[in-house]
Amino acid sequence: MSNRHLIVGTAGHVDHGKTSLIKALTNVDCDTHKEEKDRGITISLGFSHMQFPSGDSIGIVDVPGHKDFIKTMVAGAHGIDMVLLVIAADSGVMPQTTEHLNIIKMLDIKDGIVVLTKSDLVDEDMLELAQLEIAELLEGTNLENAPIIGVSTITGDGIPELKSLIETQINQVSISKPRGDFRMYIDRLFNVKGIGIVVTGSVLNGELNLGEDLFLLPESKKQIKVKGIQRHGSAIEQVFAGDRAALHISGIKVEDFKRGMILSSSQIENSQMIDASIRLFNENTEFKIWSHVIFLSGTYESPAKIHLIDTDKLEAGETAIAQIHLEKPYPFLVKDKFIIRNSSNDQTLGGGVIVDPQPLHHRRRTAKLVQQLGELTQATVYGTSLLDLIRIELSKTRIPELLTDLTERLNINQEALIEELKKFTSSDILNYSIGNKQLLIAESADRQCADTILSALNDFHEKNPMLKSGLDTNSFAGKPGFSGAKNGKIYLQTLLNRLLDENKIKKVDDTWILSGHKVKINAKTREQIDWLDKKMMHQGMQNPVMKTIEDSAQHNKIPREKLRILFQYLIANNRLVICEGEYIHVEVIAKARKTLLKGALEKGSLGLNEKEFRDLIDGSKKFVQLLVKIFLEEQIISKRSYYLDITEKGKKLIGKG
Ligand SMILES: Nc1nc2c(ncn2[C@@H]2O[C@H](COP(=O)(O)OP(=O)(O)OP(=O)(O)O)[C@@H](O)[C@H]2O)c(=O)[nH]1
Ligand SMILES: [Mg+2]
Repeated sequence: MSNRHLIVGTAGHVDHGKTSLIKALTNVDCDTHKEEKDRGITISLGFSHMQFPSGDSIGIVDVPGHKDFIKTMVAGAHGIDMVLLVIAADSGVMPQTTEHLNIIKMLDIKDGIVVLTKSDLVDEDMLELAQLEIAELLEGTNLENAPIIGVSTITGDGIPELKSLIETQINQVSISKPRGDFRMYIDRLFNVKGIGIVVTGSVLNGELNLGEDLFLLPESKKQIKVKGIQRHGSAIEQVFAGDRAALHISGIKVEDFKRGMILSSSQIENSQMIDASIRLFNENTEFKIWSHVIFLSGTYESPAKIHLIDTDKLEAGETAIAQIHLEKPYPFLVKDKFIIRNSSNDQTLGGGVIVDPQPLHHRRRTAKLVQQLGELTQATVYGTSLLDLIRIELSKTRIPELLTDLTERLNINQEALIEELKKFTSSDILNYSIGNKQLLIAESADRQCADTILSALNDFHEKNPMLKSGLDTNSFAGKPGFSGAKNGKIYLQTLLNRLLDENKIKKVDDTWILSGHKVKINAKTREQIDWLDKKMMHQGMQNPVMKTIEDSAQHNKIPREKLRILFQYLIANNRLVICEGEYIHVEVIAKARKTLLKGALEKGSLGLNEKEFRDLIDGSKKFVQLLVKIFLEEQIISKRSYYLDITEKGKKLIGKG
């Protein structure tokens, strides 16, 4: 038998026809108690199940709509996967319609059907009006796209359609029931004569096999034997999260049970405080730093004090992080949902999800605490994995982080994270291994950094079209993503190497260029290059010459910027040397070098003083200084005061002319 492990629950205002609807669908009257019969309202939870032609069956929980029984409704709604939001067509949206809807939302029940009951009491126009009202109610909620169906339990209109709609819908329910250990709230207890104790509940987590032992929490440490399991009235061997289950248990007396108890396959430590993400939906409420409330989760109920952590005030529609002090300790787990009511227990205010069931006592609300809890909340409420935590962390910085730094900062297990990273196939986090270090960066940030490099090169090539070289590594170091980042330098090097591997960039003369970069020189530019080349070659042994060249360029209609580019081109092509900011043509230098060596040879002493050298080349004083500097760098001369000695290296050049 195939089974969907799934529970459907009702919700809606008193008297709107929830119980009648379940009767019409399943033939079970959930109002079994005398008081319910007498008053014509539901007081305690009702249970049934639906069998589909496919063989699938699902559990059904019927809740009371009366405002006095909200906590019973919360207990029933806890553990359901899909809601039938019941609204009577003749009266429309009423207070508990909205209140129940808010509760459903807080319990994170995402799927549902809106059932417009009592369709026999209204005409087409009224039905349409009710539908409009409902659309407005559901706007922006989980149920925004839920189907709406009109039915009458009196005439039977719409009931078969609703049955098949439920069957279709349950196949679309996205169940994300936590696995892990078995847990079940006890919603009913029977002491069956001749058998013993039978309890029922909605299985919240995990699975249970016949014969296994359970703990009755929070108080009893005793182990309980599971002697029988039933689901929808049939004896079975195993139940799963999402099942309604009846368990025949032994090892415990009726007196040991209290409302709110839970059966669990493991001992769970009691929480006295919890850290939680909370949200208010009641328009008439505002929380200050401390608030007294009634805290409900499943069948558990306790007075509690809420201490806001990341804000001083919380209004309807807002979410905050809070530390909640529970009067009655309870075995909560992370991600458990809860509802909060005012302390006089006549209004539902909001609800939330537990992000840490065993927190430290936050006496002071430091910025660091707010940040840590914010991250924890993000990971708990919106995701589950360590990777999500990492993702959030990386998205904050946009720069690479060492895995070791991250795990330390987020207080997560390094090995566990490495395992997660290995399993990880989609690529929104990049993991660079550099030596024995691992550097993590968000893929989007990595892409941005790569773009920074590529567009810097592109800009450079555009400005310097005649240069075959590009930018050196250091010129990227100050750019966003690399500068200020502790690991910016090694990341930059790694990224450059990756771009090289990907053939996006190349190396030329110790600089990086775009792969497609080609020097572009048109005829006119070629002419200008030749002009400048000659001009510099023929400027003789005079310097500085910049002013003359600039005037001459202006005369030839070469703009200043173009002149700069021409100079760069000649330098890059080894036609000019730049010394102390002055440009000198290599042929001028060659000529001077030759003169120097020849002069020294002729003098016989293999040396000259600066004055002699200056006379020989007939150059300006400044120019001689520059040349001496260049020749010293070439190591063809050494200098003793004003005397220039030809070095061994220089002597070798003499012979070669
Ligand atoms: N005309 C008409 N009456 C209906 C229909 N469904 C329910 N009723 C009547 O509405 C009244 C309330 O029905 P219930 O099913 O008890 O309503 P409920 O939503 O379960 O009420 P609570 O559980 O107390 O919140 C009963 O008198 C039903 O006979 C319907 O489709 N048409
Ligand atoms: Mg009812």
